[in-house]
This record gives sequence, structure tokens and C-alpha cells, in this order.
Amino acid sequence: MLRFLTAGESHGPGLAVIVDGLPAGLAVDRGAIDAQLRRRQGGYGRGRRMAIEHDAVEILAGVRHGLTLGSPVALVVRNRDWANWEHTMAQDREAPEGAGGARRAPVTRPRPGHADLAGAAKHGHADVRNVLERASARETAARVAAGAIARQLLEHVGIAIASHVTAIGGARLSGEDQVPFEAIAALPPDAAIPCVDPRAAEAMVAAIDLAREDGDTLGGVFEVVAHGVPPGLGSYAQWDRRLDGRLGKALLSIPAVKAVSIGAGWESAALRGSEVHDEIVPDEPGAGATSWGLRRPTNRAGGIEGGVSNGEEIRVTARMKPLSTLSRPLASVDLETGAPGPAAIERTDTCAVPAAAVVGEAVVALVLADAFMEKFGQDSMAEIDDNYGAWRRRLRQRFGRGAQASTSEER
Ligand code: EPS
Repeated sequence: MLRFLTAGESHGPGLAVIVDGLPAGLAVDRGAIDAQLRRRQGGYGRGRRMAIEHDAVEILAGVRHGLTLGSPVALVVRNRDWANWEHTMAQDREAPEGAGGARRAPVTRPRPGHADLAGAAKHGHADVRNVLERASARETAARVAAGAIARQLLEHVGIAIASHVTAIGGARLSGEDQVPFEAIAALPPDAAIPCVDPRAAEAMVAAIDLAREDGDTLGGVFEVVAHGVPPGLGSYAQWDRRLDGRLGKALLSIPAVKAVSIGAGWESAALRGSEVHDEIVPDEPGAGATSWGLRRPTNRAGGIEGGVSNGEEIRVTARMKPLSTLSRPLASVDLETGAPGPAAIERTDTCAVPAAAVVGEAVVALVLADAFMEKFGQDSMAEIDDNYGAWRRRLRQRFGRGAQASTSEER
């Protein structure tokens, strides 16, 4: 099993993640991890914090001479903003001599929509900062670092992942057709809004500007696409091994993501079966090295049937609610005095949908790498390569052109 745990407060010294279950012999490119961290920091609508941070990863364990050892990999991403928070976030009883930053007052008026109140009630905290520091989406930087390693494993076996933003607030990408993977993958890594239609992107920027002027925030929709996924990942045989369920859990665990759909799952509830299911046709002769003999002219299933990948692109869509710190705050109650009053205002972003799309790619990479290793082995890259190669040959023999002849011979 590929698993990971993160730790770290938004304004503490840094974030840590341990990734357990990576095979030995995976080439780890630290620059490629940093490139993903940089992408996550970008996007139109981010706040002042992103001018302070320049996220970069430190590898503490599990990698030697550029290759994984098969031991747990430990990563750290430092918070540059820590220097401004040493007083407020001091780990010892008293901040050390010369500690940076002011000592900020406790946060006592929870923000509707944030973990503030539920978390304070759960742990009995009087200062809501004890909740919000960990509930902050800063944590997702650690997930992106872990996901960047999973992505390197997937790239090695020919699986590529990309994402795009399809709506922010009411501004959306129009058209019913699925956006081709190639168009999504070609979006520049530093796009203000990673959307394939520049006019829709402009409308999204305008919507963010308007929300910011009003002291408000905006959510939106993004799609993650995985290209080159073989059939057979996940399982229909047990609920917790279903690939759709695992992807749903991973995406719903991203802060502010409130709904996830697979392929045309959202729209399909209103359609007939004949309008939804993807017919099966033989692949053209000479369709390429990745062909296994069968394909679908459409992909409304988003590459998963019965909880198992079906050989088409995996397409998942996530819907994100607007961020919960409003500079024109909603009503709240002071937990110290019981007096009604406006919710606390913390520094925040107006919109973080482009960043969430990058986090979405990372968690999808982690789920797919886990499912891939479940099928093809987990101990070394050499073993994975052998197993995957042999399995693909067998798949082609069984389902490719002339499959009938070879399967009856085998029997
Ligand atoms: C966040 C509030 C802001 C965001 C932060 C998430 O942080 P700060 O309070 O320091 O301005 O910038 O996001 C990140 C730091 C990040 O790296 O994504 C929140 O309350 O969730």
C-alpha cells in the first residue's frame, strides 16, 4: 500500500510528509517536485502570503544518489513566513530572545465555513488559531510534494496527469465536449487561470476581481485527467478497493472541495442509459503501442466502470466552495464573551481554484500510483517494469485482433 501522512501548521516552521510504500529504484527529480510546488502557489486570486513563500522541498530520508531505496521517503517544505510568526507560534512556553513577528491576539470569533468552530468544540480550544493553523490549506503543499513523487512513478510507466479550471463562480468554460488531454497538458504552468478558452479565463479573472472588491470569495470547478492508464486498476470485488471511491475520497479531502464526479457522472443522472454508456469497438489495426485491441468512441464513464479502470482516460471533476475568510465577514459569536459579532478576518486568498487543481492532480497521482503498484508490484521498479510489460503482452493477445484464435489455442 502507498500511504502518506502530513504534519505542519500554516505559520509554523514548515510542513512534513512521510511517503511509505514507494518501490526501490524510482528516479526522484527534486526539481520536478519543486516545479509542482511552484504551480500550486500560482493562479489568479491568491493573497499576499504567496509573495512571501517560495516553496521548495528538502529530502530527509529514503533517497540515495537520486533513487528511492524502498524505505519511507520523508520530505520537508519550510514556511518562510515562520520568521514573522515566531512569537505567535512559539513552540516553547516563551518565544526565544529576538523572535520575529508580533504576538497576535487569540482568535475567538470563528469563521462560518471554516473548521474554526467545529475544531474548537472538538478539542476544547479557546484560541481558534490552534485549529486554523492546521486546517489551513497550506497543508496541501505537503500533499503536492508527495504527489510529485507518485507522478514520477506514473510517468515512468507512461501515465500523464493534467488539470484545468472549467468554472470560477458563475464564469464557465462553455461547450459540452470533453476538452482533449493534449489541450489541457499544453496549458502553461504559470497560467493565471489554467483554462483552454482565453475568453472564459478572462471572465473568470473579472469575476475574481469583482468578488475581491466586494470583500468576498469565489469557488469553482476543475477537472483532472489521467492519460495512458491501463485497464484493470482498482476492483469491483470489494467496496474499499473501487477506484472511483478511492479517487472520490482523495479529492473530497482537499479543503473546500464539496463535490466530486467521475466522467459525466454529474450530468448522467438526468440522461438515459443509451445516452450515457460508452460503446465498445475494436481498435484500428496499427493503433499504436499502447493499444490493447478495444476502445470506446466516447468516454462518459471517465475511464472507470465497476470501480475498475477501463483503459480510457480517467476524468474526475471537483467542485470547490468559496473560501471562508471574508473581508466583509458574516455573523459569528465571540467564544470568549458570548457576544454576537462579525467573524474574524485572517489574511486569505480571494480564490484558490487554480491551486486546488494542482492539488487535485497530486492526490489523483497518489491514488493511481497506489492502484498501479497493487497490480504490478511495489518492491522495485525493475519488478514493476517486468510485470507491466508481461501483462500488457498478455492483454493484447487476449483482446487484440486475432484474440479469438490465440485464446482458443491457450484453452
Ligand atoms: C489560508 C490562508 C492564507 C493562504 C493559505 C491558506 O494563508 P495566510 O493566512 O498565511 O495568508 O495563503 O495558503 C497557503 C499558505 C498556501 O500555501 O496555500 C487558509 O486559511 O487556509
